[in-house]
Amino acid sequence: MAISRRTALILAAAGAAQACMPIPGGPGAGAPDALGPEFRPQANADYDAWVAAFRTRALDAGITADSFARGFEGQGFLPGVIERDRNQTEFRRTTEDYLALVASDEDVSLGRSRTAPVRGTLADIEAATGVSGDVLAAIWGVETRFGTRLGQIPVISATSTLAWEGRRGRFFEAQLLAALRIVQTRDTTPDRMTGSWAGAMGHTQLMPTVYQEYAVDFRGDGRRDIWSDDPTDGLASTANYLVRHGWQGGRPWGFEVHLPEGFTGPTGRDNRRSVGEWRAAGVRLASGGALPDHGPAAIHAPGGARGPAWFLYRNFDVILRYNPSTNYGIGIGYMATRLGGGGPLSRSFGPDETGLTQDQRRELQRRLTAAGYDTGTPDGVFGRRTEAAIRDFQRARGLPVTGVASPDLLAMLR
Ligand SMILES: [Ca+2]
Repeated sequence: MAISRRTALILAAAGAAQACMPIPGGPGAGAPDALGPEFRPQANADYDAWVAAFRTRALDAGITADSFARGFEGQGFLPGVIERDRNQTEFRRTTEDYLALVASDEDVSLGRSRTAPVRGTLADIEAATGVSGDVLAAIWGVETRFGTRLGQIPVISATSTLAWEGRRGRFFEAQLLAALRIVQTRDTTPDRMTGSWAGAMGHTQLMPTVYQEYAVDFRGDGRRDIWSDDPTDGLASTANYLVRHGWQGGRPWGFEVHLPEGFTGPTGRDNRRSVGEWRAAGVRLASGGALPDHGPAAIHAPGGARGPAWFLYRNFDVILRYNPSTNYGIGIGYMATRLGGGGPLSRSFGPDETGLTQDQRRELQRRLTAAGYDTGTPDGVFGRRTEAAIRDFQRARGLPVTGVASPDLLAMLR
């Protein structure tokens, strides 16, 4: 996807984090459907000199001359990768916005149709690893929209460009070396080894070093193939990653809960308490009934006691080892619940800091677009485009140009 809002958002969600997984280019950061010229190798003498020097280090590290030559054949400096890297904006998203972007009803219905044919595979992986098939499917969904956006940028070109550029040179040189090892072991061919602009690959966007350490051949065809149309190895590799990071087999990640009137906390992942304490405080499952005891848990209540709230067990923290943003984890948990047959959230988020609810934000976007100020898809999430549309509208009406929405602005558009 041409850095869509979804991608930008996930980048933001990854934040400053050292996601060992889909690092910056992250999730769904897939390539645009057709790669532009900025993603074709371009002449760059400085890059070529860097590759020549790197070749010595790679050979010292055990890459054969043949593997190196095969790996770099047709690859090269990609200016588009540098552009993407420099244009990452970190904007914080609320949990509500995040869910609207990665787990909308449309995403859920795409997920149901994409997971139906692999239910058996997910069950097999769950039986073998103890990792919930719904959680794996949710990661698949958030990372690559259920395998529909694997990314088409050649990984050797992307990682060598970023290693040469040097801002995180050491990190990307390690990724490049790991990618060359994949060429050497022939798990796939260099031309099939594509991914996001930052080198995250396959159905669940593994960085090459993560691939080296955690990828598995679950299909049993002798190759750890996370690039094929068949997501089996990708999903099983992610399960293996979660197991190795402490996933507790057969246990849930968490549940949506209702907090009692006047609940004062403590909330946040640092405030883990026994289930007995939370029960005594009046916390209940949103679906009704007492909280199941799967060990100590924390509460995430981004909209206060009356809004949606979640009860988070240890497995939630394991999901965050994939991407350390709490919103990411909630997105995965919520999507997993929906894919498992659960309904939408039982409570709604209140108005945001501009005083508008999500429905009103969608209405504002629709009305701006209808008035000739294009906001793109009316998803209720304000990005650069909505902000620009608001500015243009304000300018045209002689209002102070703030780019910030308000109930008054919506009233003017009605
Ligand atoms: Ca395989």
